[in-house]
Amino acid sequence: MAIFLGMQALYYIEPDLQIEIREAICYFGIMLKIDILEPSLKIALQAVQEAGDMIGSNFQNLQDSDIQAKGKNDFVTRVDREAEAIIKRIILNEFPHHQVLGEEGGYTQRKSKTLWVIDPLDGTTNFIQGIPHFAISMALMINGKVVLGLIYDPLSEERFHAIKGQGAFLNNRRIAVSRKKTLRSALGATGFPFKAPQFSEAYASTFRNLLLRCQDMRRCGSAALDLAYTACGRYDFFWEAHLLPWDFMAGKLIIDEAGGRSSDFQGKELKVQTSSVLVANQSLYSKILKILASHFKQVS
Ligand code: 2AM
Ligand code: CA
Repeated sequence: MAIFLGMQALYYIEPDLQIEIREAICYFGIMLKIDILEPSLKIALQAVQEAGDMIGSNFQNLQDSDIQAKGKNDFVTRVDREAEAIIKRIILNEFPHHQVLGEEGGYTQRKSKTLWVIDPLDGTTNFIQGIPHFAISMALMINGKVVLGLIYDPLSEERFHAIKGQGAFLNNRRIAVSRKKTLRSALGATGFPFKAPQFSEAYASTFRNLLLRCQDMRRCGSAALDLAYTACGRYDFFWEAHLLPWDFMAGKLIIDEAGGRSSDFQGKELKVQTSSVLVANQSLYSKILKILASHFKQVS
């Protein structure tokens, strides 16, 4: 009874402290299944729901003045910015001591070992073009490790989520990566390095090499959805050479919790600074990593 009440009390403690307490409990050999990140997930779900409704109501309804160029081939819309503002407001209202890193606004000022990494609209080019394939991506990191990932497609209302150690889910049903063992039978997904011409040669030769060996390849324009789709077995692997943490951090945990493998093109763990991303099931991962590493020397 005392232990049960103690566990309930954990809900009211900040997530990073909860993790430390949980680790301490596990250290003493008492394995208690407690959903300590549930309050954070609840808030993240509220954030994607509100931002997703706003994104959905603006889809195929943009004015030219809503679109600005951030750089070459790089666009942002009023909707990306408004979605980020909604998500930040909801998180910081509930957890004012947390830090947020958003694609459009960068880091919030307050430093914290609890960091939310957000892409308010992944697949902006699709959104602008009226192509119904984009998502919101939210990851919660504590001390540099991702502990919660959520990817939400506001049009299909598909919601992929994972909490560290508790599995990966699509609309609350458990998901797993595919069981394909041979590259010959595998369907891959990728993204072009359209803003990184320095990778175009290595990318083109890798693409050719992989395409000749696998079943086929898709390029749909949302890295977050590519990762989510790989986590539930729709794709067998995904690779892209030039991403940023808000594109892949939530997807990394969802893949890992769905039983897959994730790393950069050199086999190193995905971190905030990483830009190349490979994810696949256990059988395909090493085969593809070997090919990527041979084409992309030193690309992390
Ligand atoms: P975005 O729509 O949020 O910009 C398409 O290949 C994928 O690359 C999308 O997930 C897209 O996310 C992402 N992307 C676009 N520009 C990028 C950039 N400069 N750096 C990293 N990822 C980018
Ligand atoms: Ca974005």
